[in-house]
Amino acid sequence: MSTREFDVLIVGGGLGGMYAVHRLRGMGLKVRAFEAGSGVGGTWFWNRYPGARCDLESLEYSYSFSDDLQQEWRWPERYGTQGEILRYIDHVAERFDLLRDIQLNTRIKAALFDELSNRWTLTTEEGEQFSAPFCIMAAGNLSTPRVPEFKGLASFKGKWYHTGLWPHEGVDFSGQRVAVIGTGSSGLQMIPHIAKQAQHLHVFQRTANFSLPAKNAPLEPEKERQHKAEYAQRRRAAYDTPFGISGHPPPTQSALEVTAEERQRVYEAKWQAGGSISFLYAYNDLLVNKEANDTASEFVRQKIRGIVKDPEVAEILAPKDHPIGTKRLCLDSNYYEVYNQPNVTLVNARRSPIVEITPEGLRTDEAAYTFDAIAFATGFDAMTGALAEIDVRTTAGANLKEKWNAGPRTYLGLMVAGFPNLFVVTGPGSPGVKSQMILAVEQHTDFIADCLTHMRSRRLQRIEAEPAAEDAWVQHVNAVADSTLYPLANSWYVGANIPGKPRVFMPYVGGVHTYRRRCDEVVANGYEGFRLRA
Ligand code: N01
Repeated sequence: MSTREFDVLIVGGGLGGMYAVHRLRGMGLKVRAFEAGSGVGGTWFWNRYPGARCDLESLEYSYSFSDDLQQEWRWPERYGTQGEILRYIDHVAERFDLLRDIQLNTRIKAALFDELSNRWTLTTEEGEQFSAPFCIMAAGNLSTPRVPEFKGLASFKGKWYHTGLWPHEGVDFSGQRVAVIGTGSSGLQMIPHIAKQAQHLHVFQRTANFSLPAKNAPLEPEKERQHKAEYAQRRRAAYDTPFGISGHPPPTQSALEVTAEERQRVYEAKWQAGGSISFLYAYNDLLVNKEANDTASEFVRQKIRGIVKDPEVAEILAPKDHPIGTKRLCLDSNYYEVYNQPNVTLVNARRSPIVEITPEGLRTDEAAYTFDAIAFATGFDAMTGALAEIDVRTTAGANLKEKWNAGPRTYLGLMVAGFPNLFVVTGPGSPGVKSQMILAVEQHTDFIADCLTHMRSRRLQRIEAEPAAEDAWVQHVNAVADSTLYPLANSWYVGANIPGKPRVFMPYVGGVHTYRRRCDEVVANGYEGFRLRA
């Protein structure tokens, strides 16, 4: 098969890949993106489980690159459902004619950099080959669904599903005996919906998670009008905040500076208003001081005890093994309330772990259960899973899987030393997953686009991260994480959900504002830490 030649190849047709196509094509570059799905949208294409919804507000969680787009698009609710977000994504693809440069139904299996020609060659699962001087990995951070390797899964006579690979036609659980395994964001969103249909639902919870009420509602026309009137300022302001979200003034007080009554009043107001960022912004030390965090964690535990009528069930649901906010803080609609329904049973899979899946259902070390269907909400091989599925090498002998064997290493989450002309969008070491993701993909892609413009104007062909710059960045990412409470949780941020995955804190938690300033300094200092060559 002949190799087709481009200026830039992009892996992924989600929000990152789509923006990269638009931005780079606007520079006159010949690009091709590859998407494994039969449609664009990444996360929002695959995660079609009941109740799937974004936990950031729609007016924030959207592209900013086109003012006409952000002014014209109407979000019906405070938080977008999976269906609404996918409709928006399909609209963007059509409006900017992106599909002509996105090859769907195409999974990239290998990426090889030729040191002599300075070109990447990508090989698809079907053996097609494409080559370009530059390659951008926009393959997603939560795009490799993972079902634990339970003994006996193949013997199960019922149907099983994973939230990240949900059937497009939907699933009707009416009258069925259903198990949900996993209680992260996906499980918490899905459980109240399945509980409405199922004859009986058993939820297997290994680790309790903190969740706050989303308080979703139709978007108020006045709020929309005002937000849109200030869109440009708000988007700019978002870059100066830790999570990349406007409208939440940074807190100035410690939780320990105020009285218990005052804290209660503040937490209660945040609880009633809904939203996770706002809650974590109640005080300035909730993510860095355990004593301060305890006050917020205990507030939510008391809420759970107040909602769930059976005190034993409430205690299993009340998280005690990690500070609030150190795992992704969930938002839900009527999650804790569901355990007051007679057709829902919580199983403590920490005390009695799942031993095997049986033809009839599953067995823990205490009991056997019969199910018609099992829904796995067991998460993803986060942040490194998508790249681990591609055989990324150079003719100089570098191999990404080997290099990341003890944990991912990047410079700014954007490049990996030893892999010239290969960019990563929101990779490990960037604040991507700890921020408003669409802002993050725009910022990363703009950095890459500006870098390519810089190189073109100087007739430079090759860019790579300097090993010393990468070492320093990895150290910085770890030092920042160690100055917070984040490492206290067994989260996917440290790969804890994947048996055998090295425990390395992967996201940069210094905040979008700090990261963006660092990127700007790097550019101002002539792409400091990168080696650029003709
Ligand atoms: O996955 P998770 P997720 N036996 O990894 C359990 C984003 N997201 O799909 O904690 C029993 O959080 C596991 O238990 P434990 C968001 O960033 C956003 O829910 O490892 N249980 C855990 O309870 C989120 O953080 C949105 O002890 C097992 C669960 O499975 C990320 O995606 C919505 C098990 C996995 O939770 C991932 O969320 C959805 C086993 N062998 C997702 N193995 C919104 O925007 C795993 N588990 C709202």
